[in-house]
Parts: sequence; C-alpha cells; structure tokens
Amino acid sequence: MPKAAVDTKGLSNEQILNAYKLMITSRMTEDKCAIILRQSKGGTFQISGPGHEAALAAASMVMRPNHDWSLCHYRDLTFVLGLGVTTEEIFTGFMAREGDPASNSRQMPSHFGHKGLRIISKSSCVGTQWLQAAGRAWGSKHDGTDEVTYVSGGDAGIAQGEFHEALNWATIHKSPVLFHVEDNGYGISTPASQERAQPIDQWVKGYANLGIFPCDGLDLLKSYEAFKKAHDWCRKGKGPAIVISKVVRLWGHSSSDNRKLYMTDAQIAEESAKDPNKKLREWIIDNGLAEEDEITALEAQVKNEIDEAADRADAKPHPDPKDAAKHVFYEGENPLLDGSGEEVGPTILSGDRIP
Ligand SMILES: Cc1ncc(C[n+]2csc(CCOP(=O)(O)OP(=O)(O)O)c2C)c(N)n1
Repeated sequence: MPKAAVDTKGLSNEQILNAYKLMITSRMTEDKCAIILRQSKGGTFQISGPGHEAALAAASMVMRPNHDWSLCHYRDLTFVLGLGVTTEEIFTGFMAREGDPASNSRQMPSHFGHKGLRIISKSSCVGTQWLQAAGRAWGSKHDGTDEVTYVSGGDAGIAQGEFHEALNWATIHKSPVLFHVEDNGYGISTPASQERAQPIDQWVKGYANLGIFPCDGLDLLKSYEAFKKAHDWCRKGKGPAIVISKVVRLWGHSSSDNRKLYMTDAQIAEESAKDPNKKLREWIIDNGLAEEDEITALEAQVKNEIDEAADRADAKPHPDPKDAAKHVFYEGENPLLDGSGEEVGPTILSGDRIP
C-alpha cells in the first residue's frame, strides 16, 4: 500500500502498476523495433517515443476506447497500446505484413490507425492532424454525443498555421478537442528557443473557452491529473482543452538522427537522466506498491511476451503486390452523383443548426 501521505491523484495501486506495465511494454517494443530495423526485416526507419511514456500512458487512461476519437503523433506508441492496440499489431505494421490494422502496411512506421479503436490514420505532414481533429470534434458535438477527440503533436509542429486555425475553430464552437502538445524541446535539431518567443501555455492564453493544463510529462501522476481535468473540461461542454506535457526525447529525432551534431554530451546526459520509466519504477518500489524482484519478474514477462508477438508478426506474409492500390482511393459510389450521373451538391445546413 502507498504511504498515507502519498497523493495518487485518485489512482489505485493496480492502475499505477498497469501504467508501469504499459510504459515498459512500449519501451521494449521500441527496443525490439530497433533490432528488427538493424536486421532489415522491416521499418524503413524508426521514429519513437522513449521519454514520452508517462504523459502518454496518463493520456490513454482518461480516454474511452471505441467511444472517443484519436489522431496521434508519431511518438504515441504508449498511448495506442494503452487504448488496446496489441504489440503484435504494431510489429505487423513495422515489418509491413498482411493484417496491419493501421493501413495493411501502406503507411510509414508510427503512423498509427485503428478503425475499431477510433484511431484515425494521419498524414506525415506535420500539423495536418490538428484541423482534422477540430472537424471530428465539431461533428461529435453536432451529433449530440459526448465523444472527445484527442489530438497530439510536438512543440515545433505547433508553429504550423493549422494548429492555430484548429484552436480558433474549436474555441469558437466550444468543440470537445483534447489537444496534447508533447514538448520535448526540439523539432529535429531546432531548439525550443528558435520555435517561438514565449512558453506554450502563455502563447495559447489568448484563446477563450480553452482549458490550459501544463504538466510534468515525466511524472505519471501529475500527467494523469492534467489529462483528467482536460478530458472532463471537454466532456462537460466547456470547450476544447490543451495539455502541454514537458517530456524528453531520449532517442533523438529518429533512427536517421545524430544528436551529437547539435547537442553537447552534457545535454544528452541530462536528458538521459530524466527517464520517466526509471522514475516510476523507483516510485513504485519506494512507496511499497511492489518489491523490486516483483518488478524485475514483470519486466522479464513483458520482454518474453514482446519477443513472442514479434515472432508471430514475422511469420505473416507480406501483402500481395497485386493489392497495392487497394484502399488507397475511394472505391464506392460517388455520393455527389444522384444515380443518373448528374452531380448534386451537398445539403448546406442553415446557420441556426450549427451549435
Ligand atoms: C509540413 C512539414 N514540414 C516539415 C516536416 C519534416 N518534419 C518531420 S518531423 C519534424 C519535426 C517536428 O518536431 P515536433 O513537432 O517538435 O515533434 P517531435 O518530433 O519533437 O516530437 C519535421 C520538421 C514535415 N513532416 N511536415
């Protein structure tokens, strides 16, 4: 049991231990993908989320899978695993095998998607997801549901106009968008000081109806508190909310990156010391949620499960080349044709029906 003085932000021991399991599952999946990449078994490159796990585990814990919608940043492996994507599905996509739920292996690695879990596939163009989320959330509101749309991205990508257009639209209509900015301080090699002239929470203060929840994204409990408030804000119809999680980018930008070209050894060491997974591991042991040997056994079990999942994915065939163009273009009837081949315009809603 945690000591009486510890504030767990309403989470039970079991939920905290499950979150740790999720975070190490994510990290070990990344470790395994790095090996698969070096074996040339798949993955054109790797873009990964070590250092973002605590914030993303917390975000997944407030979401209602298959009810709320998500448009995910490429660093969101922990988040999608938390919603219910399996490690086997991740390896199936990473090795470009038949059956990948994201796109049947047409997408790049870490471009997450899952129809059943309402994870919407995204473009590689940084920033496009923000506006799609504003539209998705407006639709949920228009339909009278209490669905929340989660959308995430990095601290450099929010310099794109789409981010501000999405905030503007969502705040005008009080749409339930849960914006998550994962602030790891870099956009590839560009440091935060070259991205904007002030901290992100100050920068977005001009938007009315926006719940602003900055948090220490290296800390599971503080992140959970922020996401809980943000999700409640959206669900209760107060408008969109934004969580700005301060995280670290432990593996650099991607497998094509060399941090030593733009960071000093001291800066790299300082980041490495901020590993959120190690921090939660120590916290769990210090607060008596589990003994160290129990945690070590859990880690061995997770590693085993991941190796088996990767083997199962590796045994799958590649998609048939004949199907390469399938699911790329729309194949149904054109909804803008009335059956006679004549084009008809969509029905325009009158202004008073727009909530
Ligand atoms: C419109 C657009 N411009 C540039 C790029 C190239 N690019 C890919 S990732 C990236 C950096 C994004 O940094 P940030 O938003 O901070 O996310 P992080 O990678 O740090 O998580 C850039 C510039 C792109 N994909 N799309």
